[in-house]
Amino acid sequence: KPTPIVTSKSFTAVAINTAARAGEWIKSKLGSYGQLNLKASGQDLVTEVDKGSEAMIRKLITTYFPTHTFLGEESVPLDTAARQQTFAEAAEAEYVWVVDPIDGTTNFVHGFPFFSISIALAHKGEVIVGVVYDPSRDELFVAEKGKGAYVHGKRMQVGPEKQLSESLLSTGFPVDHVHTLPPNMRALQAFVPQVRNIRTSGSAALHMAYVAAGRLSGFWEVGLNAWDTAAGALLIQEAGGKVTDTRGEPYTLACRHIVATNGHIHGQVLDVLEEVDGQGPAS
Ligand code: 2AM
Ligand code: CA
Ligand code: CA
Ligand code: CA
Repeated sequence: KPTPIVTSKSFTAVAINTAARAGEWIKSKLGSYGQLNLKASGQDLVTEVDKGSEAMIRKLITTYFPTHTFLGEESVPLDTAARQQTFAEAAEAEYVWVVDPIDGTTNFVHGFPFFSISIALAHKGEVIVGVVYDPSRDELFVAEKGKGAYVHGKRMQVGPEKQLSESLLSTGFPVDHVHTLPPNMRALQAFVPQVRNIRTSGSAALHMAYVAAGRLSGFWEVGLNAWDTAAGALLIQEAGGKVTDTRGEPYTLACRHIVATNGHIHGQVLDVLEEVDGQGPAS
């Protein structure tokens, strides 16, 4: 029996349809998100909508691709050992879907319309499809490895800014990582007087999509996970930008400290982080 031909195009179609359906449902739940739970701290929020969105995405994707591995924020165990095990299994798998069912939960809870669904597919550790969907603006960002990045069908290109002084940067604060806060505060203090301005809007995936679209010149954040960055990293690479860790090493799914820019200012951003020792801890 011949194996069915699955092209990257059908991977992308499933990613797009899934993100669109989850996004529509999430939007319908704005203001009525059910039980609000705290994970580890009062700053780390999760709602029934995060879990429902992930369940919906997982069901759709595993129906189409039952042999693929699924790595989603809300189904990764909180217990450290079990968590490591899940990551190790995902790293071994041939195809892994890396999913954040709502990136920007705090915004979602507060009704601040800047959150997204992030869906990426990695093949042997390399991201080959990346989709970020912003249901509030109905903006769909799509990238396929080697085929470019698009927002609603229009090709994206990173911004032209060559100097920090003409750059709009963004960052964020994953709040329960107390150890990442002091270096990031030093970084913030160093960047503010050197750049045009800084935005910190609460969805790493959407910030990265905005770098790809040329709306932001660059982004850095410490303490992220693969589901925050996988889709955004491919969007940026396919739009002509650059993504590394805060030490300048090429992006992988294991990177937690991210620098993502239009490429032109990448070295300048890394230099500032190094100067203030704002790269965050080694892992
Ligand atoms: P989330 O909304 O999916 O949790 C904001 O700075 C970014 O950090 C968002 O992408 C947010 O994703 C993520 N984030 C929030 N809390 C976090 C935590 N406790 N650990 C790691 N990342 C977190
Ligand atoms: Ca979260
Ligand atoms: Ca996230
Ligand atoms: Ca999330």
